[in-house]
Amino acid sequence: MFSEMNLRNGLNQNEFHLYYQPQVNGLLGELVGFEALIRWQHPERGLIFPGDFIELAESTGLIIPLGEWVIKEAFTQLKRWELIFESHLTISINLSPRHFLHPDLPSYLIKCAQETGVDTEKLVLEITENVALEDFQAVKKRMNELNCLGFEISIDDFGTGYSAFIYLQHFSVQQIKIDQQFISGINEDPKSEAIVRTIIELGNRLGLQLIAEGVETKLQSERLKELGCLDMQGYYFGRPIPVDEINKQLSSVL
Ligand code: G
Ligand code: G
Ligand code: MN
Ligand code: NA
Repeated sequence: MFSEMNLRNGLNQNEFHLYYQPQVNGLLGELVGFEALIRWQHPERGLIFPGDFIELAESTGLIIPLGEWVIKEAFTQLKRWELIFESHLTISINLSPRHFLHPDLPSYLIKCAQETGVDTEKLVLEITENVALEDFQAVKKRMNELNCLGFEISIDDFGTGYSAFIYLQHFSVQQIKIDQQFISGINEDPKSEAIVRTIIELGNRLGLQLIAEGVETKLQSERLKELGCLDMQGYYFGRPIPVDEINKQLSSVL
């Protein structure tokens, strides 16, 4: 669908944008932060979703400059929100396994933090369980390195990939995101409910932050609260939208 050159041009022409989806604390109804989700505003083909270009970016290595653009943009946005709203919001970004293990990642992150003057604690790094397919020692070392620099690590799509538990046993992570596939059936399907309940208990016992993804209804959010998962993200609270629209909403709530 797209070629390496298309992607390279898109990067050079600044055609990528971050959309932001709110993350809220369901108990207080309070905004805690956003997940940044990349979009490609193609001049001829319109709005392109990551499903149509992330794989190509990974296979060509362009995921590194693209991921660096995401990091820089997220830090810049955190700085803007700090200046405008004096906010304590966080931004979570998605990192591909390849970028997560790239030698330049820690120094690039630190460079952006220093240039913007934003605390490293404000940027949450989401990776999937599939990172565990890579070199175990390298992953462990990288997680410790990033933690030492103040970054929090979040396991995205928790429960759907490889080696869910080995992560938690050996690696230093701070947050798990309960995958939306388990959330969607939480009120009707006893198996989904049992899985979510168990993930929450596991997270609590290990002292991890929990966040539920793909929360689409009030009923789901209420069930999650009863089960003890207070942080949530999903269409019920808001879709991923461009930063201008986020700013309009922030002006009215902050
Ligand atoms: O909302 P959405 O369709 O954007 O996200 C689809 C998938 O693309 C998700 O699995 C998400 O993790 C991934 N994704 C979104 N933004 C980024 C990004 O900036 N970098 C990487 N590597 N993946 C992303
Ligand atoms: O990074 P991750 O794989 O978690 O990507 C989240 C994906 O889920 C993105 O494509 C995002 O647009 C999508 N998403 C976010 N909230 C909801 C929701 O409430 N329902 C559904 N179906 N998808 C959602
Ligand atoms: Mn994610
Ligand atoms: Na996810």
